Amino acid sequence: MRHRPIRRGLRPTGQTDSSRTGSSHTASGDTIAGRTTAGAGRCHTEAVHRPPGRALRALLAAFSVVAIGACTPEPDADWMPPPTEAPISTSPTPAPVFVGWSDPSKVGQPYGDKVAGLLTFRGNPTRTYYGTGPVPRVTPSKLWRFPKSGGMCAESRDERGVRLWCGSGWTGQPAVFEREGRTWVVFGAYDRKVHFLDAQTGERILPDFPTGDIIKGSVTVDPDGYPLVYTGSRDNYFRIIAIDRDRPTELWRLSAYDVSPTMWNDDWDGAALIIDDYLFEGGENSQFHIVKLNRGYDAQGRVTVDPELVFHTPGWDEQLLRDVRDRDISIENSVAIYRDVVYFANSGGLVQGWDISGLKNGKVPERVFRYWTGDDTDATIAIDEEGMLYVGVEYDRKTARGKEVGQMIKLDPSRADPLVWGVKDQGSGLHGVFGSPALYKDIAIFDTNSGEVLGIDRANGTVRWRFNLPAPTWQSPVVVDDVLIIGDCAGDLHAYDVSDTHADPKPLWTITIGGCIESTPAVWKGRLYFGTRAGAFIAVGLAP
Ligand SMILES: [Ca+2]
Ligand SMILES: [Ca+2]
Ligand SMILES: [Ca+2]
Ligand SMILES: [Ca+2]
Repeated sequence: MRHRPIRRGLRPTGQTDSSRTGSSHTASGDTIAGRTTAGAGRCHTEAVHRPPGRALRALLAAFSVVAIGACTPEPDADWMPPPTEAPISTSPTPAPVFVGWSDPSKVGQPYGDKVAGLLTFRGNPTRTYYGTGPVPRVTPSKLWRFPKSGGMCAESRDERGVRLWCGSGWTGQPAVFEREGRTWVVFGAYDRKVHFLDAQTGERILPDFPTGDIIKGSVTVDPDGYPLVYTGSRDNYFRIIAIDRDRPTELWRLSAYDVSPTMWNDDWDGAALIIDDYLFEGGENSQFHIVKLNRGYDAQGRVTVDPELVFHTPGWDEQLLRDVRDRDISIENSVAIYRDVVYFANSGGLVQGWDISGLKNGKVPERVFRYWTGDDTDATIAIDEEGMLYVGVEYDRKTARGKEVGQMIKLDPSRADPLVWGVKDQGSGLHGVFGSPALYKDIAIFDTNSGEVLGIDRANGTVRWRFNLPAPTWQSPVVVDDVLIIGDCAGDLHAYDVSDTHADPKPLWTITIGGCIESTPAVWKGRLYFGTRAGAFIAVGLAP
């Protein structure tokens, strides 16, 4: 096990020694080497429908030019094409090869082409991939349960004291992937352990990996095929675990206290992204971290890592502290990457983008986007083909800003006023969004703490349809094969045909599982894998 103190690598301007301990309340905006989108954090705008953003208009314009070039007859009537049977200009111009971190053409696609699977929370760097079908259109059955009897339970202490936690909850999405002829299901649970199961049988492939506290987040499986699993825990460590030996083996861990300054808490709920040997992860210590993994194999062929924390930065600034007036700033969502910008938000409601274009050449990441939602933003951001951000926000602090902006919002990071539209979910008690929105055709599907499920027109924010489930719905909606799959907190799992995005979803089937279904299901080859708050982990599908 390596646990190296962090003393080298890139640091944000103004941070002189990242290993020092410091007051957790002295960090300020001036420690962040970022430029702020002019006025973006302070603009107080109406949550109304806006015309398409600049990027969309530019894209549409580009398409029109291509279309005109390809389809309009040549105005010079005297010119005749040479007599040839070879097709002329009928093959589309090949798309330029994307150079950078996260290819926009991979939105909605699997993480990569090296490992078949659903490898991280919401599947890929833009958090827009939910698995593969064929999804059953008739009522499936329970295939297996883990454990075979009893539940996965452990005690954990949080701000509400010590309680017994069972099964899995938010976000809790399992990873499912193919390795050496088997389909693996890997997930962390409230019994404090990471589990490695055979998707076919529900039997263990490897012994459980214990951590020191419950696991709330979702694991990430190495997308490049190294036998590595990356996971956080409430025990304050983020770990890299090798799965190529008799038992899962910790190769490295990062403590929430390895960096400073920190703020609020020390858990790790976010699912990391790994691209080009770099790992990106936000922590409840309120810091965003980048780790160079230096993966390899030893002489015996066992996987190795030699990680180096190359960058970290507070996810807050002085403006945010003035605006929220408390210190609950933790990063609880999973980072998303589009082109060369890493996006995430925090419990203070600061949505931010960090430019990593020069990371491999030693250039310090720079903050290039800042937007304040006004309230706790724990839902992971989904990013579409055009780089638009879909953000779910809680209505908890009930600030004037949150009231104005709305709880389901679309942001265009290229605009001085990024708010494209906002849909409200407000009222007394806790409201707003905890699950990550699903992008499907021309709609974004959100669910709310009060059990409402909404299909929202991505272009203009119009609510196309809405229905209610037993609350709270904290899981993220999943759409595979034109079928929306979503569980509720009464213990039922539902499937709806949503192929006509202008029509109300058509119910296909409902099965009773029992226990609040709070974790997001993984869908792989038509089978559904998920945990419940009742204690068990379940596989559902058509019986073979
Ligand atoms: Ca903790
Ligand atoms: Ca948390
Ligand atoms: Ca939060
Ligand atoms: Ca909250």
